[in-house]
Amino acid sequence: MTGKVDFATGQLLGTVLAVQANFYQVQLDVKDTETRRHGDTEDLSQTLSASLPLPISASSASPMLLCTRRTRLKKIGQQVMVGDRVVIEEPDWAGGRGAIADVLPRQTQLDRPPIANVNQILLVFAVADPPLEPYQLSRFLVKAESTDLDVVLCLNKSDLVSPQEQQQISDRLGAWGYQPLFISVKNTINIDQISEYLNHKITVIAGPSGVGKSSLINTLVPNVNLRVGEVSGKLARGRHTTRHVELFELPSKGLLADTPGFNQPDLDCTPEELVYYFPETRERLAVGSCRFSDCLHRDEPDCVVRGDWERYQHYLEFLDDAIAYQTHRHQQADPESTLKLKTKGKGQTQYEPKLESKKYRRVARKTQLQALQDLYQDSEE
Ligand SMILES: Nc1nc2c(ncn2[C@@H]2O[C@H](COP(=O)(O)OP(=O)(O)OP(=O)(O)O)[C@@H](O)[C@H]2O)c(=O)[nH]1
Ligand SMILES: [Mg+2]
Ligand SMILES: [Zn+2]
Repeated sequence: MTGKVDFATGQLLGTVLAVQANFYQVQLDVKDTETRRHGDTEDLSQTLSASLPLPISASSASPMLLCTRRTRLKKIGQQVMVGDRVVIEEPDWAGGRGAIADVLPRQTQLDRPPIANVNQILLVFAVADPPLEPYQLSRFLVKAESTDLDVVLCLNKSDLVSPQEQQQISDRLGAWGYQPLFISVKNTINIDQISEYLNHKITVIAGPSGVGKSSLINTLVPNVNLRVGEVSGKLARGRHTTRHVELFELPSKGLLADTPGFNQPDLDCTPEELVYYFPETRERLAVGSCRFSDCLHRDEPDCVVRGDWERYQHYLEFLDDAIAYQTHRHQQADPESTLKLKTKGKGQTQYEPKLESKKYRRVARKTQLQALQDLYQDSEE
């Protein structure tokens, strides 16, 4: 058994599922013939585990190699992220080892969590326990929209509210431009529907702490056994049950990443961009335009955005944040020294603050997994 070789280039290709210190867990593309021959994934997985001493994850049908990164990549500063498509050299099938020789161009890149080639965000909130906070949901939605990725909204713990309450929530979010999928991990409601959204895609789960993200992944990915915690309110800060970034293989062939819950995502878009992250305003701007091309939709005359739509107050509050963020960026004396250019999805670039050097020193004494955890905590309030 080997991985699938790309016939055009003769290269062995795979996807990075997890990064730990200087090691990369790479799932190799499986040969089409093998997948066909064995039909369902269970068979293939058993065949592989029987014939190979490879570290095959419990639910996975694909061979995994634990890889290092070629010195050449280090020298040119080429980072390897979870989600990266990589070229593997010198596979040692018996030892389950290999070396990453190259990283293919990324389709998309998320910075928090750091994952490449994500197709969509599965935003998970709970209808109760913790209670559904409209402002917080709105903030997560805007943050998710700002990535340019597709956003799927699902509301968990539907077992805790009545059908009437569900309908009210559904009507309200419908006016925001979203059709939430109500699920219950506990009572296995609409879990199949979620699976369908995830087929053959890389999806990142996001949402506040305690809404059931890890529980959902445990249901979708057999044998994964993620830690599930109790809802701990304010104490949740710094005590996340989910700690590092890893992609899990779904039986349907999609990949899914868990993220630790955080309660207030940073809004780091520009004031001008913000308005496009609301479906309600996209609709208004599609059929009309404001008198001023640089309208921020506050008190300017002849504005088509200002009006009595529910989330207009949210827009104004997020706008203040975006303006504060922009002012902060402009105040930096030398942009090159404190900001770094980030490539966002779809080829956009923007400056983002570098981590302070103090942070780097602190990180050096910790494991990288802890460092990742610090990043998530930075985004809390
Ligand atoms: N009633 C009910 N409880 C649920 C459901 N799904 C999960 N829970 C409970 O919600 C609590 C939190 O679940 P987790 O899966 O740890 O939540 P999380 O979103 O991963 O939380 P963080 O990792 O802290 O971000 C646990 O006690 C679960 O048992 C559900 O559908 N209904
Ligand atoms: Mg979790
Ligand atoms: Zn306007």
